[in-house]
Amino acid sequence: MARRSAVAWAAFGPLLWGCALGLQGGMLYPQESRSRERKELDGLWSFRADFSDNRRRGFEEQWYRRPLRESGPTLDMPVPSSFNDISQDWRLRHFVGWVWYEREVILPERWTQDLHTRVVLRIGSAHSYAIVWVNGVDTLEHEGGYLPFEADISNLVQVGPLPSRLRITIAINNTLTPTTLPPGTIQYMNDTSKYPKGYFVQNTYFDFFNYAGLQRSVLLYTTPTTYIDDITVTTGVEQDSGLVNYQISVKGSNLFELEARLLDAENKVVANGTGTQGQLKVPGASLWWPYLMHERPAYLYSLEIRGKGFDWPLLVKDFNLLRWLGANAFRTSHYPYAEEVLQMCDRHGIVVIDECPGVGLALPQFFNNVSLHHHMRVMEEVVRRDKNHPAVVMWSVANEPASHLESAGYYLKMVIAHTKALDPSRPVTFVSNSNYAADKGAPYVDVICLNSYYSWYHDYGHLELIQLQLATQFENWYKKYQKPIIQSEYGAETIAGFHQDPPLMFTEEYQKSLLEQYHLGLDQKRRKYVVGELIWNFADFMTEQSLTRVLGNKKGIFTRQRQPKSAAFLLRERYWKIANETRYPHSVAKSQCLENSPFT
Ligand code: BDP
Repeated sequence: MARRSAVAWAAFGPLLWGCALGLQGGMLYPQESRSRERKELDGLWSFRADFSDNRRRGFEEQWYRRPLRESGPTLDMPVPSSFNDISQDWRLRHFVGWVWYEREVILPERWTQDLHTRVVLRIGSAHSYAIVWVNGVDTLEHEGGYLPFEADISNLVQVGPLPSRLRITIAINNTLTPTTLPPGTIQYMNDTSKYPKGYFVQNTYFDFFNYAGLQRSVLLYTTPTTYIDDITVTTGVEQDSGLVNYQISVKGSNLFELEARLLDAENKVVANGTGTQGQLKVPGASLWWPYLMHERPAYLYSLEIRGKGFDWPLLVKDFNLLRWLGANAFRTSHYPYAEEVLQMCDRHGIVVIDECPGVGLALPQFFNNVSLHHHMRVMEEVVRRDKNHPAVVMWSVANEPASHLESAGYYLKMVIAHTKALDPSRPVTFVSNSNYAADKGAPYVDVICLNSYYSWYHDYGHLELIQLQLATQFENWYKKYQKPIIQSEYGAETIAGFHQDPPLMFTEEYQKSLLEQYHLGLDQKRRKYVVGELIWNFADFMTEQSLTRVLGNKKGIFTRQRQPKSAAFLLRERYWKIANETRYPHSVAKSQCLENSPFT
């Protein structure tokens, strides 16, 4: 919607439907204001992995009861970060089970003495199951990484004279089972001639390393005891006016007066209203529109970026690279990214396909009722957190599920219907790599997203086949469903610095040539029903070890250190060309081209 209203959201925090279905309460992004303070707990925490055979020593000895250092040695662990890559101990890198984090905090006196203040502990994400104790009291549990959860801890901190020291203990279990999202299996190796007793491995069915821990910020914030718990915004346009419909949920008291003010980028009030719901009208609104995209056609061209963990330098670097490329979109493959990433997208006009952690749904046993229920709950949490970001244009409920299975068809139908009920305003999709004739989930999506790796995972080296196979793919799907299609993945493994001409697999020349062939095929359909192309991948990334991965997945057009491979320059030229064409479809007059385009 309007850029102006996007700014007003900053004043409200992220906004949210009443979520009548399922979840109670909101999950507003904590913002400082006249009545709210926030205290970040980023920095060094005490840490211990529970290496005991059953991984349960921490519970048996009640490590949460006393400072962690009193029950054994601890490590320094930065938060936010994944614990896997921090130490030199290979056992920690591959650890599966419970790890323990602890941090002591001193609270300001006004937080502990003023009974009109609510103190909330918020955890940005903990992968994958977390239990939280405050001063040894069991306070909060949450299932699922990648999404925030919080608890009102006022009654634990406002207990008599100055209990200003707070001990927060968080136990996190990264084990993936058939009912977690993503799912996984634990396999015990019982052949004692090959494996020690009790030996097990964690199997996963996705292509990224299962990094875990407190990967996003943990913070404390305050609100008054009568407070805004939730805000829901839907937007519209009437001639040149922007319409902002709001619904506000207040908790703590029925006695309040509420005034809503919509601020523009300069913090000027552009509209106001009273009461818990209403419509704000902004005459002459400048509408939120993706950076580098013309209204018709709205074409997404981009790649996948990173967002499991969170750190500002990498985030800003990645956005600089997106801008350098002229990209206008990405999918949050394969889990919801940190909230700060979406805020950057709102500000920079980058369109987001917001994907939940429904990845690796590869086995029939993963399509069961418990998983379905949890998957729906995860979608509630995703929609609750992200629905008011203008950048989010679509929900993706899964990546490459085994959608040829009957059970997957029912499962996807239910998750998609639930997501649509949670947010009727946005299209819903899942990303398929099934055959068009076999896919049982496609009937329920609004947009068809397809991953294909022609001349990579088959027909090795035969780049000349790509255009034919791509055309067949598009025509088959379009004939069957008559729905818009996005090529949501395509690409080739490429080791930076490997060169060969004529191109051979794994070289920079091969990646470039493969992309060129895809682009010729995409251009055939681009002005018809293909509405987006998202190359796999933005940057190289870490995976589990396997024979097909050399220190991770190397399909990035940037290395993991964010340096360009040759294909980055090819994409840059293409994206800016499309940007200029789609912004100025009827004219190529130089003066009208994007001012900052390097290719005008
Ligand atoms: C697709 C997956 C993605 C992988 C990619 C690949 O969606 O997560 O990394 O293939 O193989 O199937 O590179």
